[in-house]
Amino acid sequence: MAGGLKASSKIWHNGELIPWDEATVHVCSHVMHYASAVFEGIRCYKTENGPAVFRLEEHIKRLVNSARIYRMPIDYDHDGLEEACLETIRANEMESCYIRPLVFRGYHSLGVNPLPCPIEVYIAVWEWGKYLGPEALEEGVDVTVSTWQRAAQNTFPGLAKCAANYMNAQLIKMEALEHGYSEGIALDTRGHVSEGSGENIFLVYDGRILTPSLAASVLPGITRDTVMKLAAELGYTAEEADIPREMLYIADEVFFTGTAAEITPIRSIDKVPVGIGRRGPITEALQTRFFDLVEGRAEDVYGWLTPVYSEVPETASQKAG
Ligand code: PPE
Repeated sequence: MAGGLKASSKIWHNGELIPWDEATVHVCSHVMHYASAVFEGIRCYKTENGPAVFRLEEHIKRLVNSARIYRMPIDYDHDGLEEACLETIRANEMESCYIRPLVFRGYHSLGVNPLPCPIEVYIAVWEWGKYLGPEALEEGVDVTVSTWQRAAQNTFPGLAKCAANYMNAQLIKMEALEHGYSEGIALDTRGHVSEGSGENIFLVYDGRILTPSLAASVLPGITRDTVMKLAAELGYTAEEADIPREMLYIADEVFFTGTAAEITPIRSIDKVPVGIGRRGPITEALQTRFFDLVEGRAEDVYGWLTPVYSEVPETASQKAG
């Protein structure tokens, strides 16, 4: 299928690398019926010094936290999971890729009680281009406010990156696509701005950079945290706030953040142009700093990049010379 998943060669499963085509599960596994899975999405970028994973530590920490919230004991510790991600990238000889660790309840018995089912850990890597289309990063995307809300507090835990949360995300995404938009922005059950189906959101209003707080049913995004730190570095204050829906229509700039979406400008919301109707200057400044860091052009002052190889691989010209 055009645009379908591009297979890599190996997938990590409970400590072993297995062929991509053999990474299958039984239809009566617990996860298939009750969405009993937590996962991560991480990017590995091509840099001059070889491939490097962006904020691996924070992603693994969130994975471990997601599993903890759902009482899923993982057989591997934090360092073991980090190393497993790196091993999977090396086994597939990827220069850059998306990394998808997945922890789920496997095959044993069915019925809501998940506790008897074994915990399976998989890590897949594949090439993933620009999430909201190749032009999105420069041109911006056209989005709509969803009629679907994010899950209320104390229903589906927002801080856990759990498969079940993405049934809600799929409703938001499908509705937006059906109506001709690239993405939907969901409100929380109080009517405040929450996030996109797979992205956090930021607004620039009167020179301030605002993002919904963790109480607004948002995933604690690692790109969100990155942008807050980079905004401070560029001399802005990025603050968490309760954001009323209508602020979306009067903001000077609005953009999405996420591992897959990176920093994607929003150029219209419900057909109302955002600011000047294209990427704004603060969004652009944040993007430039972000890509300089993740692609290794700027010094890694925050220690956010984990090299995939401990030694810098020789370039073709060094080898030849
Ligand atoms: N909110 C949601 C609901 C979400 O899924 C993501 C990531 C974010 C915010 C941003 O979080 P972070 O990646 O840590 O900055 N969405 C992942 C999955 C997307 C998908 O289609 O699958 C991602 O970007 O990897």
